[in-house]
Amino acid sequence: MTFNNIIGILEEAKAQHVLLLCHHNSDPDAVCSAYAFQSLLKKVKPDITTEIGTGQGVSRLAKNLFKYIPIKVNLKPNVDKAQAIILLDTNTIQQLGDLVEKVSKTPAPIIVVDHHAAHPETQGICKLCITNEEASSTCDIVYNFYKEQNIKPDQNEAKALFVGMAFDTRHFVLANSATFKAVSDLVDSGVNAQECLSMMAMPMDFSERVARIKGCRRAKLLKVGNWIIALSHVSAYQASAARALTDIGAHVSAVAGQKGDSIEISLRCTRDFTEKTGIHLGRDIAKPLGEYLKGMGGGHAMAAGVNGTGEIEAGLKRCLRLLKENLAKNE
Ligand SMILES: [Mn+2]
Repeated sequence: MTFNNIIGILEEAKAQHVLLLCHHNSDPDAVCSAYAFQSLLKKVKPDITTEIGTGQGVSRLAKNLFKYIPIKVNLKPNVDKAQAIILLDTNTIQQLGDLVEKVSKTPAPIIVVDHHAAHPETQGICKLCITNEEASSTCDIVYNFYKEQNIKPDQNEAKALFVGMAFDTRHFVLANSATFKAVSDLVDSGVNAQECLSMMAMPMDFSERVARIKGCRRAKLLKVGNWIIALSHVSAYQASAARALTDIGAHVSAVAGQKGDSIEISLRCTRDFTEKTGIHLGRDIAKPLGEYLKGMGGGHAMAAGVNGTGEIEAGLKRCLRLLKENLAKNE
């Protein structure tokens, strides 16, 4: 599955206007992969017009990048006008925020380009799913499209690809060999690594600090076998609070948050936990937990998320049960 397959679908649909969509609260990998993809498409198919859009805003960090790289994101994209829709860094339609309904009804072909495991429901409605779980970021996948087309990214495109890769790999701590090779090429083509990394060095929001500290203070600790599981809840920054808990010593963390009837749970674990137990948070925990909460869940082996409806306590209880069941299975 390659860039040429995407072009094939666009040609078949006679698409003159293509909408590139990122997940809600778009992160640097989402907006940077969309930007690099948009630029590549412009070079290969200059007649096609494109627009990058998102359902519910972009993250603070992503917004900060717009000062350095000319990325334009429409916060109110016109879904009806699109003759083809490409989802980047997004593997379920549910992640599209305000756009969910319109996108699920569109007659336009939908293409997914992502490094998260393909979701069966999404596969059902997509014309093409380019999902590579081996890739460290969506920018890695888009970088391969450039290579496949034999096109060298220009300065801004190279910067964007570098930043997306750096963000999703936590400044390359989680990067695989393919990412390091790609980064080496990008540096060769003129990217200043230190300058790009500094674009992402933003002071933490006051409210995020508070959420992380509250998340730790409220944490319920459980020992299952030799594993420490931390369960907590905060009203915002669940993912950051979950990261904080694994940073300070929990092997697995689950942090819930509630707004009205809807509940959100972020899950994180250490590499050690994944490797020794074989548990994949996205597949084994978030997905069934999402179904239980009548919503959707998914993600990576070490980082996953769930959106659904229900109460915090019941959600976390079920989450713990799933963890225990999976641990028992893998003993
Ligand atoms: Mn990503």
